[in-house]
Amino acid sequence: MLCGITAMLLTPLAIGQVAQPATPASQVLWYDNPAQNWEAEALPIGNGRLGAMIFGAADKETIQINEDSLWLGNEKDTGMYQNLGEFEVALPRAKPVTNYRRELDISRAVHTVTYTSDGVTFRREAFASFPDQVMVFRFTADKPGSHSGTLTFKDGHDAKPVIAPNRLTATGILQNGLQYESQILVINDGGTLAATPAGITFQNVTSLTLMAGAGTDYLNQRDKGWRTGEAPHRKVTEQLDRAAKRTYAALLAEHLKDYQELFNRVRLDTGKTDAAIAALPTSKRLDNYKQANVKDLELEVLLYQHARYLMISSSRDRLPANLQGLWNNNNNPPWRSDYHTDVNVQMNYWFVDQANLSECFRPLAEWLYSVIPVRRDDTKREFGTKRGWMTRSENGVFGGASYIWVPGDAAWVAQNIWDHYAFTLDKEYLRTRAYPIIKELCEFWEDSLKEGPGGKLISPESVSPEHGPKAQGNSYEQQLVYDLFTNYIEASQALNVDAEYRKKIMALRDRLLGPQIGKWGQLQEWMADLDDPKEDHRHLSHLIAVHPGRQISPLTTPKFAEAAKVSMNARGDGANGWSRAWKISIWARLHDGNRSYKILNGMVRGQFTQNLFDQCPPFQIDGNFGYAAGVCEMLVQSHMGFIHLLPALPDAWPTGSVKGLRARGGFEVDMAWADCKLTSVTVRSLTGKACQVRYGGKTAEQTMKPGTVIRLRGDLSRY
Ligand code: FUC
Repeated sequence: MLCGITAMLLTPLAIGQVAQPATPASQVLWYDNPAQNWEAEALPIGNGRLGAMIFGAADKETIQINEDSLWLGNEKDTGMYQNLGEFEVALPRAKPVTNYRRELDISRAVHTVTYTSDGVTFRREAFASFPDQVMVFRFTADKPGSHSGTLTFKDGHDAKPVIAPNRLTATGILQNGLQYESQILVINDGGTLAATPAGITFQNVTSLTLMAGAGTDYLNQRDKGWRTGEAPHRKVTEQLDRAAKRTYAALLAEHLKDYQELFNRVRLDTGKTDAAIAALPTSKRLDNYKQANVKDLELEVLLYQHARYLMISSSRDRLPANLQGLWNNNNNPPWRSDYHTDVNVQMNYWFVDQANLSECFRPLAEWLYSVIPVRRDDTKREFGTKRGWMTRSENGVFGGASYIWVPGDAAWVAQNIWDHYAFTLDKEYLRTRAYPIIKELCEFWEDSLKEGPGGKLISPESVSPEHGPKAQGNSYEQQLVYDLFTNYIEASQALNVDAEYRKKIMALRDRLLGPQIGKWGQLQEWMADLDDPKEDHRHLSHLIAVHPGRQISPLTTPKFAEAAKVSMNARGDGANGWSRAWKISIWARLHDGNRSYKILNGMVRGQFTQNLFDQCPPFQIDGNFGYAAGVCEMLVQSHMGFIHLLPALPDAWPTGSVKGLRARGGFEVDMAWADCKLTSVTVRSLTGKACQVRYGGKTAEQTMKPGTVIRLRGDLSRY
């Protein structure tokens, strides 16, 4: 046995020592076999910066790992997100395995594998700790000395690991000079550890704890050359050594406290699943739902909460969730596993504030803020612009970008940036991040808009994302600029600054070419009436005014809302991952809950692999997050200046309750409904803004102080 840190960790945890209540079927993914396939079957854990995909075979645990800043590229080259590596714990055994179970409990963010072999019950637990910045993998058994085998590590860029008896270290440098390091610390209770040229062998160990840490020298600051200036070795070593001084139970407890503080804020119940179905492995539940269209309301809720799990696990205080969150095993991943700004990264963040995860939003704002200086220079070089900046469809972490230049993209991300303020009313954030970003883009549009027919202001020639001809005055830009200007006006009012410029922007907004209704009653995608009623293209760029924008609503602009329905009917209820998810939200904004549900149902039937990753295909996390946005929009909307309860409740969810959804203006909403009717609602004010609640055509108004709680009945009368 080793001493030092090993000796400090010698309090073995008996199996099942951490008492846990049974997790409901809407909060657990489980399987009766190991994963074979990364994309469709392995299960993710993550702490917002570090991530792992776990396979769980009894005789060979395979764990692929990521660090979210391991990126190729630079200011000229978008680059792509890279695989950090993979480790294997070989546990050869002669006897067959029974009672196998692999599960991801999203109420605890703990992955577990249990099985029996030769009369011994084995248990593995894994979690990624945000407070400790390490991932922990623990192997235990109910008979002492039951673990013998080998740990090996394969670095994603073929760095040769340095192997000590209790630590494996792989250090490398990517082509762009980015330094990285991963370390796996091995702690044994009982038995022995030994270093071999291939890895670390362990013999007769009672419990084995692996701690994985990693880092790079990436820094999100252009003026520091995008580097911390220090090799990651010291920090990674410190993080692991600090964690190794704590007991496993203490690390787990700290992780649970941190994770559950976020996760437990929202509870959703749309009805019970039949107990026999709820007891099935997740893969079988999905098959059931798909093939026989068996009702499984708790599976729908599981997918919603799973999106919250994925967000907490991939977006905390570092980079935002990319196209695959932060899970990627490929050095040439689909679409670079990057930040696409023609819908994808925006969709990732639509639900975050609504689903009470505001802390997970900041990485998006910080990433954008960091790349703007590069985008500004690039845009100037390309178009000779004096003010402002553009992204391109594909964006990396050093400001480099590629693929199509679409002027509206930046205004679209700026909408997320504004919305985070609208939910939180965080003035410091508004002053230091949102306002400068939004104002600079207003200046860009002030310089770019042109006079079109009838003196209306129109955007310069561009494409409606990935669809149709190049044209001026595309609805995509017209709607996004309207939105940008509206947000600017409110932002400058909130900060009480730039009154003159605000007036100017108000005047420009009034002159913008607005939405137009075309010859078949549709909302036009282009300034000219070009829409083809047979076109079912995945992009829905001319519907942004409905969602996520606020220019068109059945309550304020019913004619345009009708035209939006015509366009949505033409596009159909199918489509690929993110597009289908978006349709749930658009129909919810059009107050057609049954239509939203029909699409949601189709999505659950057709789009998720058994690990509940949404397949575009390939796997893209925007579909997972967009699904959650859709569910939020069906339950509570707040984009029109009031809290609209159950604006799109489907018949499929006649009775239910939700706790902890957020509404713009700093409100938290709990409510219950029965027989498709609201029965009670509680609104808590976090900021003291006056609140207006709407349900079924009725409204109730109330002045609030920070902390005020109001309780209303279903008819909006006070309790
Ligand atoms: C956009 C979409 C594609 C894909 C890619 C990542 O370009 O049009 O469908 O989702 O992003």
